[in-house]
Amino acid sequence: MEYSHDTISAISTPLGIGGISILRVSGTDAINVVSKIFTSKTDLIKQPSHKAIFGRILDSGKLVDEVIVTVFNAPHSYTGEDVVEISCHGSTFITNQILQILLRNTRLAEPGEFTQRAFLNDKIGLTQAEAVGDLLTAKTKISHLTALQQYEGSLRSRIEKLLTQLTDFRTQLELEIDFLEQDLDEIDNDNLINGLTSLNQELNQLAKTGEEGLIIKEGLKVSLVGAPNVGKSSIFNSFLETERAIVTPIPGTTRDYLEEVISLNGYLVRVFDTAGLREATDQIEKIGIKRSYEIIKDSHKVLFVIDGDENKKEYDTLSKLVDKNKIIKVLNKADKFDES
Ligand SMILES: Nc1nc2c(ncn2[C@@H]2O[C@H](COP(=O)(O)OP(=O)(O)OP(=O)(O)O)[C@@H](O)[C@H]2O)c(=O)[nH]1
Ligand SMILES: [Mg+2]
Repeated sequence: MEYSHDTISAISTPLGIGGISILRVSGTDAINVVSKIFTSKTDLIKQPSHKAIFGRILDSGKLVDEVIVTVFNAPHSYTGEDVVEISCHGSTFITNQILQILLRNTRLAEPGEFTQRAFLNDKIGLTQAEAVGDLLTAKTKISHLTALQQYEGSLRSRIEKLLTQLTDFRTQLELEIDFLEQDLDEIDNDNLINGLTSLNQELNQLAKTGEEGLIIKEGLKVSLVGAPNVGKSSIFNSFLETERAIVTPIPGTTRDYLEEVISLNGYLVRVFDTAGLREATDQIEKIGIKRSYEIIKDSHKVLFVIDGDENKKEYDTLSKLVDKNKIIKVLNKADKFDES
């Protein structure tokens, strides 16, 4: 992947009328470029990292907007480069005007280019970068957006069909009630009951597929669960291809859960690393374990990690909380078995 080192800028929030819009500038020249069009109490070049500062964007001395600017010094930024974020008033006109001023000295970022730089600077792993890319551009083979559109399209036609059937049954019934005394053909009760029964079944089926749509839209929630020290955080890190979670030989390392998004064949997967399950005495660990159970209950799939011992007690607790079909047993530290 080619990495051009020039300074790039773009509008980072959706265009439209809102409270604020954010423009992002990234690259070695970012602070310098913005400092030339921005006036405030302190010189932007001397502004400490990660601190917001109020000021004005000027174009040839004329006020464009009052803004809040935040500088993120490399490498502690999203892209790993110097980044400046400008929060301006959320009008399309103002936001575009500021972008045009920035583009005199920077290049317009390609879609996903900030994320590409984050990946190339080891700020995020490839699977994570792909997930962000999917969300932004929906370019992967089985794009989750395409899947979503297909899902919503077929859903609409199914609902329309059911609605027509339901209206038809209602009309038949109302006709029967309204013209009871008149000599109309009697409705076929068996036919009506059969029709309504199958309609009911189809509605129940439809309610179940609602879950599917939600998974495509918000991602499949997968949690890494198990006793302390079995290697949950190590697996989490290998999914993300970065050292996101702290890994140590000390049981009880992960206290609070961690959540990250990855892309698998274009589908969004939300992975959770959780605190190891045990009878904890430590106050903080206890809260962490309570949160682990909340994550477990909310997961679509639970990866129950074991490291050779049966971990029967944890499995029993787990299978009481979630449907057994949701649990996938993962045997970790396989290298240890090779030795023995
Ligand atoms: N030999 C071997 N060691 C591993 C493997 N996976 C993880 N470990 C080691 O096992 C120890 C615990 O790993 P972690 O990933 O922190 O385990 P955890 O399940 O997240 O632990 P807690 O956060 O305490 O619940 C670390 O020293 C890892 O290096 C593996 O496949 N083989
Ligand atoms: Mg851990």
